[in-house]
Amino acid sequence: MTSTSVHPDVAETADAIATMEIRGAAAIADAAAGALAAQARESDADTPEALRAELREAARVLYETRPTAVSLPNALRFVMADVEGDDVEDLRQSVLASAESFQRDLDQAQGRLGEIGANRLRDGDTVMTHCHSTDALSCVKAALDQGKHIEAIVKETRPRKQGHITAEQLREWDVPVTLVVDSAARRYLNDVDHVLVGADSIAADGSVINKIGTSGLAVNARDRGTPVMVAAQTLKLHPDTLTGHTVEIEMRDETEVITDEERAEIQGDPDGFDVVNPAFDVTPPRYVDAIVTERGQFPPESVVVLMRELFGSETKRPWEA
Ligand code: RI2
Repeated sequence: MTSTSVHPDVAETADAIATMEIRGAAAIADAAAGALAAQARESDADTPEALRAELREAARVLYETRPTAVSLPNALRFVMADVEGDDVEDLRQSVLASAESFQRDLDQAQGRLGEIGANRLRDGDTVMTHCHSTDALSCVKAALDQGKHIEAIVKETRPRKQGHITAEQLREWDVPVTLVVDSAARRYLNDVDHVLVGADSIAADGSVINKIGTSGLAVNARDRGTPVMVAAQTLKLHPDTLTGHTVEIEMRDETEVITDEERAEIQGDPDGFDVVNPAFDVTPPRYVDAIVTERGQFPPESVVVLMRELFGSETKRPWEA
């Protein structure tokens, strides 16, 4: 079966994830679960084996879109973990129920995580954010719901300026926002009470893989004595790192950094330069004060215990035959 045989909803979702129309680790997981459900719902497979093959192919197409956020393979694992059915209809219903339950849990986990994270935020605190993380923002929202006054210094987050999404969301909640370019962050670290970021993946040693620029921010924050708080649902725990694998850092197109006109000028220059565009970086655990999940707050070095509890020693790869 080729990728063209997956349902158009799956192909569309995969394309939207790859182009970052759908972005953010939690949103990607939600969309992937929805796409598997669409494949099951719309399939005209006539045997359970045929439907399973279609689901595997759909999972593979989704899996191959972006490599860093583990929420994507974890979503595929969770949705396909216990699906069963002796006939096509039973299997279809099983997938639909599994996807629905996964999406519901995702939403609830973020709500619980927000309430836990909000306990770290005091009335009158200012947070500095990087990129746009719904897990991080759920902590701010819960603090606001508790009646606390919170302000924010929002890093623009080059190259895609996703900090603007954060700024807009915070303004909708009436949070006073100051937007700064990334290189101005250190100057304002003395004015903030917390650096608050999300995560795309968390490794077994407690390293945090998040939007490029997070590690520099965390090092500067440590230098200034500003605590770094990472808001990440357990879906962001990367089980493969339990067995020594490293997390692949996505390299994106240079067109996010320079325009076609700029590239054309460079190409005319025999001493022209290369452009690299890594989307993420790795913040070592020593620069992180707390990882806040829906299961509680953890020092980064102890997430390995949670990871073992949740994933065990063996991880399945349902996108493989
Ligand atoms: P939530 C984003 O990656 C950012 O790095 C953000 O911190 C992280 O996902 C988590 O987002 P990208 O998809 O799951 O924008 O907290 O490259 O929404």
